[in-house]
Amino acid sequence: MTTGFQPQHADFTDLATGFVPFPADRADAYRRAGYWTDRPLDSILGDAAARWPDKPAVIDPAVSYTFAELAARADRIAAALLRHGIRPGDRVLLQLPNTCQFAVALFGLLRARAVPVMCLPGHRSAELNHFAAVSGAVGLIVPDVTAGFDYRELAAELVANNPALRFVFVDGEPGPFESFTALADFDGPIPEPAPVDPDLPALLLVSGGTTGLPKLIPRTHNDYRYNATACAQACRMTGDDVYLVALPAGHNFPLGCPGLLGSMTVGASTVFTTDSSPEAAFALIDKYRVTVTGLVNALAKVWTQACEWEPVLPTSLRLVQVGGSRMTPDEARYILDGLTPGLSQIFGMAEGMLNFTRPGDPLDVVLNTQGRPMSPHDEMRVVDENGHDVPPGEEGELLVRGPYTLNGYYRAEDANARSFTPDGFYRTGDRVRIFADGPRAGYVEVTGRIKDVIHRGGETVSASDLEEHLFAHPAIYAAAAVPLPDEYLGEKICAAVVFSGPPITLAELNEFLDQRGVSAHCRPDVLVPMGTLPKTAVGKVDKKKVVAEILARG
Ligand code: OOB
Repeated sequence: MTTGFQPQHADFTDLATGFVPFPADRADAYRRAGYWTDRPLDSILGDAAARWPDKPAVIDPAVSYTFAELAARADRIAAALLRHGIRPGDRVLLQLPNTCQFAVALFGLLRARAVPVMCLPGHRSAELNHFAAVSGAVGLIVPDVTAGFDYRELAAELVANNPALRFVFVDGEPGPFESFTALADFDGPIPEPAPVDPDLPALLLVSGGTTGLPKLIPRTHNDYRYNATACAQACRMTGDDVYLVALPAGHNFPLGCPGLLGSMTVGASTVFTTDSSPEAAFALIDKYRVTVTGLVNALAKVWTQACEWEPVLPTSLRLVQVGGSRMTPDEARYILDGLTPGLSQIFGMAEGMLNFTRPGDPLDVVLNTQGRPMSPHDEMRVVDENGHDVPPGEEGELLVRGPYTLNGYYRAEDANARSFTPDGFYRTGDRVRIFADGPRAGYVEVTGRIKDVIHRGGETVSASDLEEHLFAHPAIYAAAAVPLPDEYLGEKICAAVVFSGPPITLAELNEFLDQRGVSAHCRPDVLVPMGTLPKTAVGKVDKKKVVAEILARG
């Protein structure tokens, strides 16, 4: 129900400060193509609630809501947030684990016209302080205690450091703060949401890089609504699908590729799990007949291995998207054989651009490429170190622009000067080749990160090339090639390795690499056995931490 109670005047000037919009000519083209519809991002939920009011929208082990219930809850949260004094355009840090309350909070914020900053549960004070300072956030939504970590202590520290941060809502026991759960009990009048400018950010994602602090990525109503809708279509999602959020829900991959938002565009249900172990995930997949999920490589491998002994297998899965870091053809084959016949490789980034292999693509493409662009309006260039386009089919750095790729990080002028070309292409830092002919024509292979190299003596050694050879050894389950400081060489090559069985020695490894034709200066100088490789908040191998751990061992 809506009444005469109006929110405060919606002034988006502050939100727009430090935001780089799409240039008008490209924006016009995306509208003409029908990609951009000028509707707010939360209309995805409004539309679903109108079309499928009684279908389950979100499910977790504790609770589930239909689309109509979720929409009603979001409206009450929005009204309560506005009553507390949050204003349209205000940024609010959202750091909830994978439960239905994540969706309630996300849509509550969007309905209030606040702009969620999508933090991951693994982020700690360094990241959160940075997000708060850069975004100028006025609020924070956190759980009480999850996985043994008390987020209320983190909240207290953030409030002390960031004067703008005035509102903290806690899902669970609030301690000294406000209860998030109580917001949904709001029984006052529900205001009509303020109009939005669909070319302004609907939310801010955080960048996935492992160098330095993550940057904030503005995703507009127009671009992100298109992202979710188009991705669901390309993945052939229908209302019969059930999507499992196994990665942190605030990450672009499970949020909008197609994830929660894409699922909603077709009336599919979304299941949340905070426990992505095979035991827990397989049980949920079986119970709710989950058909689609997205995984990072390391998790996909763990799930595949577990298929050898788990009593309940994930047989209902029709599409498992795997992405986030480089996957060798052997790894792809392993996952395809052991976990799912419906593997899709996805090469994406929070900054926008998505490439993926499609259901029905030939096996060769699924095993050997990271897919092709989602949109006919995605523009890709591959350039050499001088910024010149390389000949078709050759390797270089990928530059991208298109209807759902950012034009600048939020409030980051210096980074933007480095990360974008004058004509608006985003420099991905990814080394790729785009196949020029044959059955793989138009598909992308990611060959590494341009900066992921080891400077050994006068030589530049590609870490990912070496890793591909390391993976080929049957005794090696996971590996990272990283630089270690060296008095004579500058950097020496370290292979940090998780063995799948009995360990091998450096000499045995190097003999194997020699047989594979790896030249002497590209072979490891040191072999360090690891129990596991440290991961980022979304579960990718974190090379900075690998080096730190090894150096700390002395
Ligand atoms: C996804 O997003 P982010 O923002 O966490 O990380 C993006 C970066 C890319 O620039 C690339 O370096 C790497 O992660 N990456 C891949 C890859 N997918 C991502 N590298 C090699 N092969 C792949 N398949 O990671 C992300 C966002 C949406 C969907 C899927 C992944």
